[in-house]
Amino acid sequence: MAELPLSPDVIDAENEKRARYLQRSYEALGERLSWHGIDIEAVTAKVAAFTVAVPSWGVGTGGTRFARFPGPGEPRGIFEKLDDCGVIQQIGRATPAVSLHIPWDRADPSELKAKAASLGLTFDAMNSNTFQDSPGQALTYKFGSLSHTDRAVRAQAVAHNIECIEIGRAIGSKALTVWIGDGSNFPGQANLTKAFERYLDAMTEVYAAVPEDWSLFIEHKMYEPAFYSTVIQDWGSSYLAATHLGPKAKCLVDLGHHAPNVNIEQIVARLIQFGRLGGFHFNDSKYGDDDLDAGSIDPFRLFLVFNELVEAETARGESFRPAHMIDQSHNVTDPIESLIRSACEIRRAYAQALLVDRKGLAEAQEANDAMRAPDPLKGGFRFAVEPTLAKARRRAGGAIDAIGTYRASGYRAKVAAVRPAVQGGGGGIV
Ligand SMILES: [Mn+2]
Repeated sequence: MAELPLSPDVIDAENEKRARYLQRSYEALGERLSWHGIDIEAVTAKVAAFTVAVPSWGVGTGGTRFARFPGPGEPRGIFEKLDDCGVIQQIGRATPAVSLHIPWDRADPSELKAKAASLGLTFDAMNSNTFQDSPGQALTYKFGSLSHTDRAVRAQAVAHNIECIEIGRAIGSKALTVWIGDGSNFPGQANLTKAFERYLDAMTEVYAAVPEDWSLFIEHKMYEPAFYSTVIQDWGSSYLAATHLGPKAKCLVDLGHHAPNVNIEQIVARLIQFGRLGGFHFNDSKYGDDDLDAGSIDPFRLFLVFNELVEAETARGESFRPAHMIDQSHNVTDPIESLIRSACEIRRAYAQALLVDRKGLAEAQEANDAMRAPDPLKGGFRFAVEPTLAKARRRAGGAIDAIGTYRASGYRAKVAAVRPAVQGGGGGIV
């Protein structure tokens, strides 16, 4: 562990300044929770065990379709991206795994593994990319990939997904996430039924290459880059594809991939009920696929999603283990800070959901008491759980004040001095 990017002395010194305040506030919250028959140590232990993977592409500045404004010290390749992911984990202690994106992160698997291990990191789901053309690629994905009208293009996309699985096997990943941009911009441009048939045929070939102990995550998205129709546009299409393919296939819910005001927590409940919830891409949005920091716009919605997850966790126990990943695009913040903060907010929603009075909620629901039923639910949301989050971080060697400690470390200035500015780079909204 000698290669950790931040000196533990910096974290210790910053923690020392806040240790007394944390202890007092932790004891106060513990007393308050005890009035409700809740053991704060049990909550803190669950929070500490909750992890979420960070996306390799999230540590670079993303940008929009209009422009990208690079920040100082951006990582120039996957190994520097892993360094930044190591910082996020060292401070926040909630993100021990990184989700790679091929071809952006293509590198020698043994070097990837060694680098990650030196930082105390592992690899989460692999992400294929057939929504853009790569240098040297034989056929273009301009008019689609896995659902393309041309069999040769579909075969190229299938081969790419199989390569992602092979890289994933070599680095210890256990899942492949497939999101395609395939669709059409104009009514009549594509045969809606045939496009889905071709997608299912191609995905059947990908599915056959998925190892038995892996999951195949199907990610839906309502629109963009196609603006009229998208082949896997909603959770219904995703669910149909997953059931068509087999038990290794599951639906991945990216919180930004729905129409505004859609009841995402109900979609989550449906997918749990029928055993097809694969996992999440956490982020937040106001209008569309904004890819803003998790919990930054609508923390109550994030909480409601976690309410469903805790409900399922309570009923199903250890067998219920959806994948947690962050998928964000950072345009105006230091991406490391956004990812540290987002992981904190995701844990906060989880902790608040743990504090819902489930017995009281169930009783009010059975009694059709529409006025009282929201009380036990919102009661969880109203708890100020920061002391449990900070305690979990500190006990694992992380920072009480995550953002403050990161800034005090001077990491950004240090890497800015040795990493020349890059143009382009692997960012974007996916
Ligand atoms: Mn996503």
